[in-house]
Amino acid sequence: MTKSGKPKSTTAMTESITGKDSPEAKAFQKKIDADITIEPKDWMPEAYRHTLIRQMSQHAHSEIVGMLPEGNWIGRAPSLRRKMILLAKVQDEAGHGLYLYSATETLGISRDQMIEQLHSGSAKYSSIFNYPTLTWADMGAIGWLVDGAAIMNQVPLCRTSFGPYARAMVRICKEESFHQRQGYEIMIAMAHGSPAQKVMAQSAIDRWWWPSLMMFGPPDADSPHSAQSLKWKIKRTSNDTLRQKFIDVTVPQAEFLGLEVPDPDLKWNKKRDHYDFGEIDWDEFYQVISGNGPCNKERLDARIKAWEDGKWVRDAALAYEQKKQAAAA
Ligand code: FAQ
Repeated sequence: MTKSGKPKSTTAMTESITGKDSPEAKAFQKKIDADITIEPKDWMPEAYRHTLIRQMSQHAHSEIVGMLPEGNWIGRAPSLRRKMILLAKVQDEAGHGLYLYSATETLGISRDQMIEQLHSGSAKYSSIFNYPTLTWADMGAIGWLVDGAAIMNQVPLCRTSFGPYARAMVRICKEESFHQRQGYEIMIAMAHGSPAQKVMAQSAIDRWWWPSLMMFGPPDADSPHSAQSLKWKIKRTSNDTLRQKFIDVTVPQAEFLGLEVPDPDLKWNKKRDHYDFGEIDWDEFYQVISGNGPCNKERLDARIKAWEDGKWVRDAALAYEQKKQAAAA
C-alpha cells in the first residue's frame, strides 16, 4: 500500500522487484539524458513520481493561495481599469492552479488528496504568500517582484522532464509575463507619482525584496532535493543560479524606477559579472515555511473555509453526474 492508502501501482511493484539498476530504470535515465519527455503512462521510478507530485502540487497550491493577497485589493483598486486588470490577473492564477492540479492528477493522486494535504499542512505552498498586502503599491511589487521571480524559476520548467508539467508551464509563463508587466507599470505610476505615492512604492520594495529572494528556495548547499531533481531534469537550474539571475535583472529595473533596493551590501562585481548581495535571513524563511509567517493561519483558514463553503457545489455536481449515468444505463 502507498502512504495515501491506495494500493501500490504495478509500476511501483515492478520497480521494487527490479531495483534501481533494472533495465527499466536505465532506459528511463537514458530518456532523461536524451531530453525525451516522460509521459504519464511511461515507466518511472516511484521516487520520481513522488518528487513530481510534491513539487507540482505545491506549485498548484501556491497559485491558489497566491490569489488571496491580491484578492484583498480587487475591491479597493484605484480605478476601473486597474480593477479589471487585477481581476484578470487573479483569474489567471486560478487557471494556473487548475492546469497544475490536472497535470499532477496524471501521476495518480486525486485533487481531493492534494487539497487534503494542503489543509493538513503536509503540503507546502510558496513562502511569499504568507506576507500581508498593506497598500496598493504592494500590487505593483507583487507583479514586478513576485511574478518576476516566478517567471525566472518557471521558464526553465518549460523544459522539465515530465511532459504534462512542461506543457502547462509554456502557457503559464506567457501569462506570468503579462503579470510582471502590469506590476511594473503600477510601480512606474507610483514611483513617478506624488511624493506620498513614491513613499508607498519604496515601502513596498522594502517589504517584498527579501521575501522575493527567498522564493527560489534554500541555498544549493542546503537544498535536500536539488541534486536528484537536477539529475532527473525536474529542475533545470539550481536555486542559487536562478536567484542570482533574478537579482541581476531586477536591480537595474529598480534603478529605472528611482527606488532603493533595501540591501546595503548590493554591489556590482565586475570580476563575477554579477551583483554581490547581502545575507538572506534564512531563519525567517524556515519560520515561514514551517507555518509561523505573518499570514500562514489566515491563508489556510481562508482556503479551508472556501473548501467547506463549496461542498454543496461539489455534491450537486456529483449527484447530477450520477443521475445522468443512471439515465444512460
Ligand atoms: N516556499 O530542496 P529544496 C507564483 C521547501 S508560483 C515554501 O530546494 P525543491 C505565481 C521545499 O518545498 C510560486 N517552501 O526543494 C504567482 C522543500 O520542502 P519539502 C511557486 C519552499 O522542491 C505569482 C524544502 O523547502 N512556484 O508565485 C520554498 O527542490 C503571484 C527544501 O527545498 C513553484 O512552486 C518556498 N519559497 O525546490 C501566483 C515553482 N522553497 O517539500 C500568485 C516550482 C523551498 O521537502 C500571485 N517549484 N521550499 O517539504 C520549484 O521550482 C521548487 O519546488 C522550489 C524548491 C525551487 C520552490
